[in-house]
Amino acid sequence: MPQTSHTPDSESAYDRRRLRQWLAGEARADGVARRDMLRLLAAAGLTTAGPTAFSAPAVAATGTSANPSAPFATVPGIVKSLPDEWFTARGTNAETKFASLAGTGYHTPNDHFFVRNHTATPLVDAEAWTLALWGDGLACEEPVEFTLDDLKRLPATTRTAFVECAGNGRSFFTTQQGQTVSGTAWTLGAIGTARWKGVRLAEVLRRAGVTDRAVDVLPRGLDAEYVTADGTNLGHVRRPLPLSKALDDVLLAYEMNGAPLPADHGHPVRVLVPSWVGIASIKWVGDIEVSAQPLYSPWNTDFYRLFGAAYPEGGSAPLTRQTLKSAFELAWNASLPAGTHHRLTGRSWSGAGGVGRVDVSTDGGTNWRRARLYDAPSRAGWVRWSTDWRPTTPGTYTLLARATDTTGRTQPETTVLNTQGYLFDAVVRHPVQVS
Ligand SMILES: Nc1nc2c(c(=O)[nH]1)N[C@H]1C(S)=C(S)[C@@H](COP(=O)(O)O)O[C@H]1N2
Ligand SMILES: [Mo]
Repeated sequence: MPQTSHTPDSESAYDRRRLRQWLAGEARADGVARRDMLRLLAAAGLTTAGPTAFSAPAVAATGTSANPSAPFATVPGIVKSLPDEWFTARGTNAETKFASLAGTGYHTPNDHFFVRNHTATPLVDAEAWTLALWGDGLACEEPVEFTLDDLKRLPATTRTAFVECAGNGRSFFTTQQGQTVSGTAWTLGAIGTARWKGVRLAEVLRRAGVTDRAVDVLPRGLDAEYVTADGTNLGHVRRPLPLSKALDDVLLAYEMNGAPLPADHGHPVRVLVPSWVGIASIKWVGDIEVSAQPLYSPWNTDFYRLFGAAYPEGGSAPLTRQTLKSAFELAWNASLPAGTHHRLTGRSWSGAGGVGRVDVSTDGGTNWRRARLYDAPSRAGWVRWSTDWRPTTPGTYTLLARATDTTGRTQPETTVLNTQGYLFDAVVRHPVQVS
């Protein structure tokens, strides 16, 4: 698989360049408070002005569990049905239960796929839908429009890739590390892997007349404007993407696992940014600004950077690739009979290089053995694995799975705290009851 030339380091260098341009009046930051821009500049060491210290509004992570006796979870704003065996409701979002993926195959079926909505799934009429590309990074001043049929007439590309929320695993900062973070208290099910079919964004940009002045593209969703808990309207969900990534492996996807994109996943068209944080993959895309100036939105300034004692005052560079994780396809506290043979199955993934090795412990981390892998490492996908276990003595056991990716990184024992609980990568301790 060809490696992208875009690395987190290049995003960090690019971010500093973007900031310098903002300082010089050459970058736009609509919807971002000046104070927040000053904070970013200070963090990057680009100004000596003393911005006010930033503290994220950290609230204890709480999860709303679905009523275990209810057959369906209810989430306002999600269209598809959410059977309780497959999903946990979390605010406006639905988390996939990993146990329900056992035996489903490599690709996450559309009806099992997690949903992360800032507001609610809009019902977009595919017939009337158009995608407008506009901005001073294009050759022509008028917006260039594409209908769905226009996009389908262009050369199609299919890619297998996961979409994973940057906050996947967030609840373990609290339950495993005793820390307080803000945001949806996901366990490990804010990920799904699908076969996405669509047209390369590079192809659409080329046809729209992208020029060598262009530096950022800003896809924007047609869902309702997002208003934060404190009443601030941040506008439509949107996040700038450096042109280098936009031209690399990004798709405008109209099919998911062979079906038209379902309503909750961006119908009729979503952006699909392989191996990057889920927020980059804008659903229900309505327009894409192509800018000759660097762009900011709340989703690459206040959110989706790492904040906290271990990070610069203004946070890290904007998040790009996902990190390393592993999950068992087992319920939390699953009960397993003693004295019988069990095949423990699970999945591991990494946005950096694909997973080439998984080690499993069934005794809380004292002894480890290599799991058997069923898939080749893939940077944008996951690998399935299994290990056999025959517990003899009844009791509570802690299962652990630890992945190593092809760049040589292994899941650590703890994740360094960031206040918004992004990119949890530590080995998760999974309790089971043997009786
Ligand atoms: N327009 C729009 N795009 C969006 C979002 C959203 O709320 N609105 N959520 C983002 C986030 S945070 C994630 S993790 C993924 C989730 O994709 P899914 O709901 O298809 O699983 O979509 C991203 N794209
Ligand atoms: Mo997300």
